[in-house]
Amino acid sequence: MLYPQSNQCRQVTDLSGFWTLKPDPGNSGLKEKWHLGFSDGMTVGVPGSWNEQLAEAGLMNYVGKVWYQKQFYTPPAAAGQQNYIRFDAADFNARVWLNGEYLGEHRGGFLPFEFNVTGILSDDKENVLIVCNDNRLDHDSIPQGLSDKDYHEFGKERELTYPPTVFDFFAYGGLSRHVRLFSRPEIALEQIKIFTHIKNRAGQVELVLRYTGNIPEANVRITVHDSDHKVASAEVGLDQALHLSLDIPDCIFWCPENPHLYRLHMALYENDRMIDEYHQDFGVREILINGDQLLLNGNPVFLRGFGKHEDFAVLGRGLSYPLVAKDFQLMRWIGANSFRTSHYPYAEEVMQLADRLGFLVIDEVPAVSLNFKYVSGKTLERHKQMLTELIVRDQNHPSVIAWSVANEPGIWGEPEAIGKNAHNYWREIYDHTKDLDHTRPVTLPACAKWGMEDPVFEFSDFISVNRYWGWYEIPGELPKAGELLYKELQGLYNKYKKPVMLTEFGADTLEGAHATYVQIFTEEYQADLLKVYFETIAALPFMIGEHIWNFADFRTAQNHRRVIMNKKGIFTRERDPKMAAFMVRKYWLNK
Ligand code: BDP
Repeated sequence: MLYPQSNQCRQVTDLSGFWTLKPDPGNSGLKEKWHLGFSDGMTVGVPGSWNEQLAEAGLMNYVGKVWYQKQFYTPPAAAGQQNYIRFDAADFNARVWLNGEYLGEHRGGFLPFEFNVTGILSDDKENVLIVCNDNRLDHDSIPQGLSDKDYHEFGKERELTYPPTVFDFFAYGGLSRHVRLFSRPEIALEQIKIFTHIKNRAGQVELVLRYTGNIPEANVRITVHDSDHKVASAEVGLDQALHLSLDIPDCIFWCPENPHLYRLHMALYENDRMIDEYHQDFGVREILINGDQLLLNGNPVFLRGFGKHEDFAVLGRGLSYPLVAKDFQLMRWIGANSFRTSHYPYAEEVMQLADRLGFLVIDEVPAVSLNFKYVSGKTLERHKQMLTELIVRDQNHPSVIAWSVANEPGIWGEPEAIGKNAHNYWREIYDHTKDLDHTRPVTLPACAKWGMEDPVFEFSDFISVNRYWGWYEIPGELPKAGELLYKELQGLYNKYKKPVMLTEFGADTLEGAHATYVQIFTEEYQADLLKVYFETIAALPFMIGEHIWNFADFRTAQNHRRVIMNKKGIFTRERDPKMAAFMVRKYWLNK
């Protein structure tokens, strides 16, 4: 699935704006034919999560179905064009109708899906688009959920959070990203896969293109541009799946210090008439694990940055361009070179900016806090499906340097998390990821609940651990926290002989709280804890990265461990720096 693009052969119309929303707690929408359109409802902004926007209408903590409606006119598409509607994300499930016709369903949030609406979309009448959106999760979904039917099985877990979730972020619902109409020709480019290699210091681009349909006399003209000049080209006959490789002489390799992008332009011709075109920016770079090191273009790289969240006041998880730009500014200001899309795929626009600004991204699928007591064949299928959708979406971003296939499975301490089944589960997930992309390392941030024996370490190309010594365990005892961390990291390395990264560490911190003595929740304590972790990591040569938890404070489900937000941000939710931010900046900029 390609990111929508306007050019001579393709047109995009954005449906962002005010939509109408109607909650359906009684599940009566279908019976009452809301899919044909409705005249009552509330105004809601798209993109955006519904929760904070409609809090006063009782939707802040609502978990269930809502119906979205958008009415719009559209100009006629050019002759022979196919029309599509694309949702960049619907959290977490959606069923869609256009002008009364059912288009289909998508399960799982955070990832795009599209429907062909040719013949359904009208260019002379107002169109009525209806989405039945549902933010409920259950045992078989990714992430897992705690729905009513699970109540007895999850028992206490379900009683500890409101709305009930198994993870520590807010389960926002809604159309959090763009909804767009686009048109493309009938014979069209459908998928582009770009792998880049470095051979004898030259750039090599391996291209796999897939088309819809086939015309024997058609051909594809491929050119690679570096700003305004052509650096490589090819003209080949059309096959439905096209493999070819191009060399880029005097290649400039993509890296954080110089995130150089080339532009690949593909044009499909029938005789001398262009019938489709598309361009894709890409960077030439190679990422490799070699011994204890993570190598980017053959040079060791150390990852400094954050675990983040897509979270902001009123927007919820909704995409905001100014917020995305601001976050990258702050990451640059503080000296970060990387981040993890904890705990789900971020908006495609975030990934595009990471490419342009030279950030290294660990790209995560939303398999957070998997409880193996409830993992089934269905879970595995969903998990694989989401990995496929993520990799197809993000594989061409030079910024993506690793796939994170889950976060903290087995956090519930269930013995099933380390049994034979869990072992097989991770083998399948690992192999599936490698089948889809053999060029990037695979990792899996673990919470070390099972110490060194956690099966996930075997199926990680580099080991990722989330540790909270000095916070959840032995709060206040920072010297001891440093010693335990050192021992643990060294132990992991001794056993697995793989490079290690600390993907989470931090402390909840109330901005404005201070003390001259050791006191958790103060700004001093956060800065001191991060410093102890930095120093410990610096003393261990096999460490390849440190990601602070978290970049900014974020909303989470209500429970007694949180005062409204998870406060581990070194920036507040409004993006103001806490004291630790200045310490971190000084430390990272001097590296
Ligand atoms: C880790 C989780 C993360 C939480 C964090 C915390 O990976 O989602 O937000 O702990 O407790 O276990 O702050």
